[in-house]
Amino acid sequence: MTNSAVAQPRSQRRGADDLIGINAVLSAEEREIRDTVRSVVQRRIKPHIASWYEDGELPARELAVELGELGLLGMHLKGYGCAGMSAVAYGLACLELEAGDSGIRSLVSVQGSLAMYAIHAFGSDEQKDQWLPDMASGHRIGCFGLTEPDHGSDPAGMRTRATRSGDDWILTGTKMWITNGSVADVAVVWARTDEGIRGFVVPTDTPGFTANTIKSKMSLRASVTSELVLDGVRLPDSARLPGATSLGAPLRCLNEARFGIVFGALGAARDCLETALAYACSREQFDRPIGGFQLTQQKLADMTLEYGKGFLLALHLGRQKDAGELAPEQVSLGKLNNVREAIEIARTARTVLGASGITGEYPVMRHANNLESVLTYEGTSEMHTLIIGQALTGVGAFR
Ligand code: TGC
Ligand code: FAD
Repeated sequence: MTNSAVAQPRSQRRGADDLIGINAVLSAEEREIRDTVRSVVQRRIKPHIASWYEDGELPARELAVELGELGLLGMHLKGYGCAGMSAVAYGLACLELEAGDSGIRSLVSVQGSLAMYAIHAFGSDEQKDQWLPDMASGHRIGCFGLTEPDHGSDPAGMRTRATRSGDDWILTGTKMWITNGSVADVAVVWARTDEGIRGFVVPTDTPGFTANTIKSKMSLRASVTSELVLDGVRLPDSARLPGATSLGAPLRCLNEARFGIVFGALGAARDCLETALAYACSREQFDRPIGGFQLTQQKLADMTLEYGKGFLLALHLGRQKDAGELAPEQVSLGKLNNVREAIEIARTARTVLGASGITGEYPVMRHANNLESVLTYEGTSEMHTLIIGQALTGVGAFR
């Protein structure tokens, strides 16, 4: 033991955050933001999430306003009623939200990092004034339509078309798996034009626009997922995002949302780990707590290690982002690792709970199921592996 190490009495239990020393690597302000979001999730989400999930429903409008009041929508953006917080603060908020449920973090990610970010980064002053303050307050909900039924990992192949008609544009096509789609007031829609890929800000009450809710999901049940149909949607040129001039624009938005997931997935993991730890300390078999068996302790130790390593990676990437030095392929490192490990933690935690682990009484199976979507959306694990491979070798292996 080093001189500076503090010995713990054997009977004293320490949580994973404490053991890793997470408080020591966060500023007082970062800890305050984390604690505030954690207590909101504890009070507002945790008591209801199991039934929202089971019923496949989310009071998205109500929650959006409440999250807006807390300054969590577009919280890393500046101006237009946004909180202008750091990337690390945003990441910590995502982590706490996802400890509630991935669907809650998704609501916030899509609103702030995809729809609002797209308008903030590529929109005209008029578009920003028109949409961002109401989106920051949660009074208007946004969605982001990139994926199509036949083009998920390869958005460059998108078929949705925007064609000029006098001074207007006509949009035709279908977007698939769109979070917040059926509750959105505005959809940021990406479409192919004769000049390349462009983005459009589409009020969802525009004639020809329909959103159909996707049912029977076994994952992300406390999240609205929709198909968007654009059937000859006529828009003025002022609805086009003037700063978005290629596929690079939507991909830049993805960097923002993927970054939130790097932290967010660890929230789901932490909730699973804490649940497993509490269960292991109270559940008895063979006349002793199962937490006293070496095999259970190995699971708890391994989960803590991966959670801790993931947190330190997320924090490092967050600090780099705040310094303006984060490259997209580094975001891929974080998303690939942290979602992969979060799923592993959720599955291991499930085994610690035995049969109880499969019920909705505990959050573990819900998190595990949600993380299957998180592994796929915002770039599948295979896509992030290939992005890292390309960065390492200089050779793209996508096509
Ligand atoms: P490629 O030729 O490599 O690139 C086209 C242009 O884009 C630039 N670029 C990026 N720019 C910023 N950030 C990035 N991450 C970028 N990646 C590429 C690139 O430099 C190029 O620029 P330019 O100026 O030369 O035109 O494009 P590619 O067609 O080969 O595709 C590359 C690939 C496969 C990595 C990309 O298509 C990809 O990431 N695919 C995955 C699709 C995806 O992630 N979809 C997510 C949809 S949104 C969602 O899932 C929301 S989930 C809800 C929630 O978040 O809660
Ligand atoms: P595909 O691209 O068809 O991939 C199927 C499998 O093939 C995957 O394992 C993939 O990795 C693999 N594969 C594909 N190409 C290669 C290759 N070159 N090499 C190796 N393997 C490959 N999209 C939005 O635009 N907006 C949203 O708000 C949104 N929300 C979502 C919410 C949920 C709950 C879900 C599940 C998805 C959401 N998506 C959204 C869509 C999501 O981004 C896509 O599902 C994802 O990009 C993958 O596309 P796909 O499902 O069509 O799979």
